[in-house]
Amino acid sequence: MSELILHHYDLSPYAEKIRLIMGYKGLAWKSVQIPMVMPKPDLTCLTGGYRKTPVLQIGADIYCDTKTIARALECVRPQPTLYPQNCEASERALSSMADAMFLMAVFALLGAGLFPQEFIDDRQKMVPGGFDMQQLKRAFPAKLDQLRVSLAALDAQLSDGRHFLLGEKICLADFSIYNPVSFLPTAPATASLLAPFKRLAAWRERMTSIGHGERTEIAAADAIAAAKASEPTTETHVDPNEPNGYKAGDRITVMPEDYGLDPVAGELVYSDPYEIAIRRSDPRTGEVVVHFPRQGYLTFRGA
Ligand SMILES: N[C@@H](CCC(=O)N[C@@H](CS)C(=O)NCC(=O)O)C(=O)O
Repeated sequence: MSELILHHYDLSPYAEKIRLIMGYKGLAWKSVQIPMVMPKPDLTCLTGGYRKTPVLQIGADIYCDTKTIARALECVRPQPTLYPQNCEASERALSSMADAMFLMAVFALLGAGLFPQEFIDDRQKMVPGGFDMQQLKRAFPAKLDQLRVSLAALDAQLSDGRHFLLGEKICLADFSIYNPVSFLPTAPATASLLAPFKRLAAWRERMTSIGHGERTEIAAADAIAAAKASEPTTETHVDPNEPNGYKAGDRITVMPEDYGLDPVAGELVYSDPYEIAIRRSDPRTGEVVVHFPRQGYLTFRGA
């Protein structure tokens, strides 16, 4: 099998979720550092326009979004699992809560004036119409209150002495919630939020101790060369129950629905209730298949 290549930057909490999954599954992986702001030409030539962090590359298969990356890593190394039986719906609910917490934390930190102007200008462009910095400053105390509700609920969930959020077995929800909880103590504006929640703070320590697996840095050019030298391995399979009647080979556009609304167009190769994958090509990478989750994404026919 081709190497696992993670396109990411160290400060990305979503990337941290995946680095920790690498550690949990005992995986060796290659690391390509990408810029924190646009442009990211060495990433978007692989994804077709998707700019968020992280992205996983396995040869000429490109996995966008941590939901799809987690599924891909589960295929590569099924044990230990991220999806213990009968946790599927609860895992999704907690992972959606993690996404909401991430946004609360980012808005709190923006409101606290922690980010440099170049970063704010870039993130403004990810949201249609941008965001109002004055309003964020006013909302800062409320964002801390909102975050605290989630922290209190998560701490209470651990009150029976369980080791992980859904019981004794770790699952993807633990890695998803780790994303926003991991960086709270490191930012001055949110540093004191977690400390009163002792069970959650201890869970965070347990999660941190998992580590990142075996990481080796490579250059972006090496990752692009690896894509060019490989063929996508995704087999053609389109869900016979596709609600919109999509068929293999249809021209489909996929884009996130929340922020960073960059559309990616290609020919449909694979779909199931959780995932959709399209084939596209770029002079630098050759033919690639780009995978997206269905949850939180729009798909439509045409380019
Ligand atoms: N739903 C996405 C969200 C990823 C996300 O928002 N990542 C942040 C960084 S932590 C991002 O992309 N920021 C803009 C960027 O890096 O260009 C996922 O699960 O991967």
